[in-house]
Amino acid sequence: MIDENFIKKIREQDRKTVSRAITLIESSNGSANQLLKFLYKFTGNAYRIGITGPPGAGKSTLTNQLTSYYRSLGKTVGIIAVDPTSPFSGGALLGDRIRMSDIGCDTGVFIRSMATRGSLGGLSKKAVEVADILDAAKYDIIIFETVGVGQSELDIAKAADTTVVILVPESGDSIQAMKAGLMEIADIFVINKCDRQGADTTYTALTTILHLYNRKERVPEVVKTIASENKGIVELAEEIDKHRQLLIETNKLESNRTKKLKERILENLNYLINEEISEIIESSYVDELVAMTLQGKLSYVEASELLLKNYKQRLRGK
Ligand SMILES: Nc1nc2c(ncn2[C@@H]2O[C@H](COP(=O)(O)OP(=O)(O)OP(=O)(O)O)[C@@H](O)[C@H]2O)c(=O)[nH]1
Ligand SMILES: [Mg+2]
Repeated sequence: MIDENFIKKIREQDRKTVSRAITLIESSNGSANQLLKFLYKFTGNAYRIGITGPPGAGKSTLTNQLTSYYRSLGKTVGIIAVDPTSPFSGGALLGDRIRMSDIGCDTGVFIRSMATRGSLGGLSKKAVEVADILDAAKYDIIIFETVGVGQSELDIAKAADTTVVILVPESGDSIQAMKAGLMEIADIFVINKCDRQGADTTYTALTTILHLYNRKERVPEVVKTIASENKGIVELAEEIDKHRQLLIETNKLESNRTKKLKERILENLNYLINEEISEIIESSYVDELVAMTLQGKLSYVEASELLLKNYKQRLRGK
């Protein structure tokens, strides 16, 4: 099924084919690898933006508005909404779909929701692979929307060129206690829902903390928005662009991407080794070792060392 025509259709941004390619990516690491062998050379052109923050902060509303703005500039946008807490996948996150309905019918926008189910091999790995498909399909901008609660979202946010962390005025009190992780990954902060009380206090608290504790060369900018009223969106887009320019001027765009590429190569090597090991090792021998471990004759460490030894012997015989 992955033939020249399939690749050609992805490159032509054929929606059905792009959608099928993403389903393939989600279904197995094997087919993802097969597909990316063909498509990887076409990636690297899209600019990747991560948008993360607590539940209900306005990530989808902001993504929606930002997308409309990019569309007005003639840019095409791919959106990957990742919800690690949801069991649904394949564009089934109803809330996101409804909220994004005004951009949902636009052919220059591709929206895909991903969830834990059907994403073998780690959600962040899969989200990056889906981004590669959209990149190869010539979407100019790719936005990852993730709920900022756990490690996998941090990983996804880290996969972006520019990461935007959204807070709301209610976050004011908790800014002091803000997770170090969020602080580290943010290139730009947004205080959304600035129509609510406490926006200025939150802004001051955040900028103070950023100046005190920032350990990067650049203190992240803080942008105030009211996403539901389309306010502050152009300013946010400008800050994203300024960050992009800075990355280019300082060669960081290249070096950040190179670092991520190295991680990916090693991660895939791990996958390939695991595949091979599971092929070459006799499962009856594994069962035997499990039984011996249960009987207290071996520790699990020794059991795995014996498996490695067995693997090496079989490799020599190959
Ligand atoms: N008052 C106010 N409400 C807003 C603003 N932006 C978004 N909202 C509302 O906040 C609610 C949550 O917005 P979403 O965009 O769904 O937030 P989210 O962060 O994507 O939510 P999850 O994906 O569920 O974590 C919705 O009812 C929005 O209409 C804003 O600037 N001000
Ligand atoms: Mg959302």
